[in-house]
Amino acid sequence: MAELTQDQLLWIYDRMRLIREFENRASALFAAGKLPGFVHLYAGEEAIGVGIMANLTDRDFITSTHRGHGHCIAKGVEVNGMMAELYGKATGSCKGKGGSMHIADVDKGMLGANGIVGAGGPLACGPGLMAKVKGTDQVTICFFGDGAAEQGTMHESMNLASIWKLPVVFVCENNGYAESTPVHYHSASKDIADRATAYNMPGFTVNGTDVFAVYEAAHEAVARARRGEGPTLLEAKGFRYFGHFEGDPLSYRTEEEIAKNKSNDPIDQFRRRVIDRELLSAATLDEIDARSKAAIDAAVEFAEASPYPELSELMTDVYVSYR
Ligand SMILES: Cc1ncc(C[n+]2csc(CCOP(=O)(O)OP(=O)(O)O)c2C)c(N)n1
Ligand SMILES: [Mg+2]
Repeated sequence: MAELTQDQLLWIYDRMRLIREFENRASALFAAGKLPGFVHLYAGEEAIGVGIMANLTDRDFITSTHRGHGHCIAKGVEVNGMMAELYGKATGSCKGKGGSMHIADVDKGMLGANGIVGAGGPLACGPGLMAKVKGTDQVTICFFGDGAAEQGTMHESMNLASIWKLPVVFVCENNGYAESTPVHYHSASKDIADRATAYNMPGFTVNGTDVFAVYEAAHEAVARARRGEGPTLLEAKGFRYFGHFEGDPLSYRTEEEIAKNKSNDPIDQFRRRVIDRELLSAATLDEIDARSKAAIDAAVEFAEASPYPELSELMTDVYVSYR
């Protein structure tokens, strides 16, 4: 914590708040019937994406998941374009053609959210290999869920990254469930990070609700990758506040479980710690709260005022089209 500058602390809080505000609003908009398609929300997991991204620059890369809004915001993708993308509007980050699950912004190093569980692993090895071949110090973060950890693609990617010493940090966001299946039911490992031994790379499990713990673990993993020493497997244990997708009746979780996890809220924890240590004032943090809310109000206004794509756009930006 002592290592973080005041600017970094402000950035961390700003990003976590903006993600929470975006997700709460997306939930309400979905319930109001305004958003087409599937929406998977990241609220509750903010400390993971933000704690990791606090170690990166715009030149570094990330691959994401179906639950990617938080990764996008932490990597600096603009919320106006993201909200318009959720609405399917022409001004969206991907011209309204990707929707919630496929937001990408290559200029920011955000190589794409992805609806195929476990697909981020092979995709992350690509920029990892590029950085190695070109001799740059760029790092790629591969976010994946506890459910994705059971996919063959993730095992193959971690093995490949290890034998080729690729500068990739594999970040398993263990939120306790793959859809409605609890992790103890689908995983043979006590901790998913234990598997790092088999890939001959370092592995750590951290509290994913504590942004400082995530930051510190990622700091070492990113530094190791930049030094050319190869990949690390980082597992961050957290909790998602909403259902697997919006509309999920959540019949598999008890009220007690939800309440217990919400008592470890990552944003509240951050506030308590920086206020107690007199690093930031409550007034400063409240100002950021207000600014985040205003930014999301503006993003919704922007999205609603934007047009849908023209029919002539139907076959552009696709790899294959039939004429
Ligand atoms: C290859 C593949 N198999 C199954 C699915 C259906 N599916 C979507 S999300 C999901 C669960 C993913 O769980 P996890 O990786 O833990 O991510 P979380 O939703 O918890 O963030 C599944 C099985 C899919 N999208 N892709
Ligand atoms: Mg999960």
